[in-house]
Amino acid sequence: MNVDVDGRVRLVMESALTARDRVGVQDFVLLENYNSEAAFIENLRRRFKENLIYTYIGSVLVSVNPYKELEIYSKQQMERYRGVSFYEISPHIYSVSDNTYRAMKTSRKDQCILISGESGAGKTEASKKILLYYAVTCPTNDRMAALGDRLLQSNPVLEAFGNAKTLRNDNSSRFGKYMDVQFDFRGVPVGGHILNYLLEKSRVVHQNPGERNFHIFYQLLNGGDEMLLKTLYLEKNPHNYNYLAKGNCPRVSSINDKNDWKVVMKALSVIGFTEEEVQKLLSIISGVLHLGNIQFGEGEEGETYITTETQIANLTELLGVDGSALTEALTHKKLTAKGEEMISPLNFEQAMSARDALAKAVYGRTFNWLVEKINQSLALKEEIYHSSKSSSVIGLLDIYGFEVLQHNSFEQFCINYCNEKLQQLFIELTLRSEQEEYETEGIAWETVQYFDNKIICDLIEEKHKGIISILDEECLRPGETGDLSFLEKLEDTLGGHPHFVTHKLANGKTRRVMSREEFRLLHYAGEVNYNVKGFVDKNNDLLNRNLKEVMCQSDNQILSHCFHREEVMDQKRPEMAATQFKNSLMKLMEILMSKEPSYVRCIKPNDAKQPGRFDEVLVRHQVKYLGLMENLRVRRAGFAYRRHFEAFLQRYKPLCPETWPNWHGRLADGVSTLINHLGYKPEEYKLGRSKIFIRFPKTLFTTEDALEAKKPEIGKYACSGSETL
Ligand code: AOV
Ligand code: MG
Repeated sequence: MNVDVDGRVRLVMESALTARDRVGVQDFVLLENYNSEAAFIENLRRRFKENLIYTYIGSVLVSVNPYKELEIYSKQQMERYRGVSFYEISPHIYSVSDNTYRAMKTSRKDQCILISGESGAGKTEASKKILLYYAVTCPTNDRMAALGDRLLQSNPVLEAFGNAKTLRNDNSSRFGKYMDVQFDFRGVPVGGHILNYLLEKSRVVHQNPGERNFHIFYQLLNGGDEMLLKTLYLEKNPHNYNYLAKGNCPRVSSINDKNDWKVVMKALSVIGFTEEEVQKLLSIISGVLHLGNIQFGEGEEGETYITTETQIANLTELLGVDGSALTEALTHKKLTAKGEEMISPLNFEQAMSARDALAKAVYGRTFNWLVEKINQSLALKEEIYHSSKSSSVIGLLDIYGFEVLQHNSFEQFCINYCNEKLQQLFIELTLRSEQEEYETEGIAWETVQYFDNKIICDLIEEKHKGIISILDEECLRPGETGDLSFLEKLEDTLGGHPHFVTHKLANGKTRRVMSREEFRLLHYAGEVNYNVKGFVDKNNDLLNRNLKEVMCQSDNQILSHCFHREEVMDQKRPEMAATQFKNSLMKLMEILMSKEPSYVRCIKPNDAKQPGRFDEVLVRHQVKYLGLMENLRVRRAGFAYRRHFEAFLQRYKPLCPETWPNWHGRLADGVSTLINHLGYKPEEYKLGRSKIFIRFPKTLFTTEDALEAKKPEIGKYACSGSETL
């Protein structure tokens, strides 16, 4: 082998190239053929096989769920990423965390990290890693030392009560979560605040086969000691409880309920829940299980009565309510007509749904109470707030991912609508920021075609003629056939919309493949058929007034806090569920728009939740609907690479005698001198006001390889960090 200088250079270049072949490029903008979806997926696949689950599109982080523990999240790894720019180190969720943190500190602007992807793609794990990174690496002081713990411990608690095993994900988030971490001007975390969105309450009373209720129920039965279970009148076997038996799946191999129970109990105490509060909380949880076991009988006259007296006795104690009032309220309805109160008996079915409505209301409101309590514990203390006026926040958004099940109902409709909104925000913000960058740099903008999902958002949320408005209308002025008349109204108003389909064809014929109870939405992420059954009830989300009255009088402080007297007195109808959700999403969008966003786009590599399996069809679908190719095209818009003059010069200055070891003139002149020396041709680059834009990856690779070859000569004086392309 030729070992002269040239030969050595050639060898080095070859090895760098081979590495690139094996592990792909760490930033998609460096793909030679950036228009090719096949090349994109091949790059993801190669990296995935090498356990390199992270890849950038510019500053957007794409993450593929490895479904196994990787040794890349240690404290040492965190240290590696501290204070290091994106391009100086391999892609990582820590890099996004760190860059966001530094951007907040230097610009004093609020930041947010938006994590998206379908159910099971790794959003929640990503958000936890970000939080852990801040808890471990941010400076702290004595007063604030415990805050990091409380921030971290809020996760197991909220997951116990708000996550569940679904077919898509063993730990699926069944609520949306937006968390602000507040920092003072030194970058010390000083407070936190959580906003929660629409919990999937229907899960409390019903689960699909193979799915479970919320984790906490199983944790309590598996982890609670005998004494505790006895005081709650519980038995260990989940099969004894109707609300846990529907999915026929009490155990999940990836979940250790007994252990998780300990973790949750510890977390509750770290956050500051008193023993009494925990005890009241558990009484409620067990109360919900007992509610589920209430059975009704039907009398000869069609009247309904309760056959399970012991349940009522248990509930009297657990929920702290009057037993006979509860019995009455579960079997009768109080109406006010012409100013007079009337009591009318419920039939069997009505009684069952009153019972379920109570269980859902109790659980849902208790969940809100939990979030409230956690927020109190994380709240920025007054005195700190006043002493650190210049504090900024980093917001973390982790919602439930896009979901297509065999049977999709109101819950999937809301979840998918939420994802639709988030996708819109992504499109608007990434495109806008790219355009702005080109403008500020004085470089002509080249238009990129992309799919804008605004049309679907409008279809769902538009006033008067959107699906939510039509649903509200149906709830306020119900037709004869309830859910089906809602479907008819949808057809009347939306028939012919390019993203809305029902069994009716334009020519009056019937589309056979669709049921008469369904409508189909063509979401950005794919087609979903929604069965309208239950839409009206779920949107109404009504709880009979006499049940509310019983709960208001509870001597369980959590319940009396959750059910207010005023609510019973108030005759005004509260907003309906979907509208409430829509309004809370609008507010969320405003919050996010006011911050500087960073993005993590999560991809699920297979449906079997298995490590090492990369299902190309599944991945391609996600790449498509997440708009990653468009994102890449926009990002490149003609240029593969851009860097601030200073960073570019700092890195490549050893390659030119005039810029090495230091350049003393203007940065732009230094860059010009350097690239002239390297022989860049005019069509290969453009100089903006503060950045150099390089058109082809090859130009950069050649420069990078030359730097690699130069390293032995310049030794440790070479620029810091290695740009692993
Ligand atoms: P999701 O939040 O995106 O789904 P999760 O974050 O809960 O998905 O991830 C699902 C599962 O994948 C986790 O429980 C882990 O087992 C595994 N996983 C995800 N990311 C990683 C990682 N970086 N390293 C190792 N394992 C991982 V949903 O909440 O269902 O939309 O609604
Ligand atoms: Mg999740």
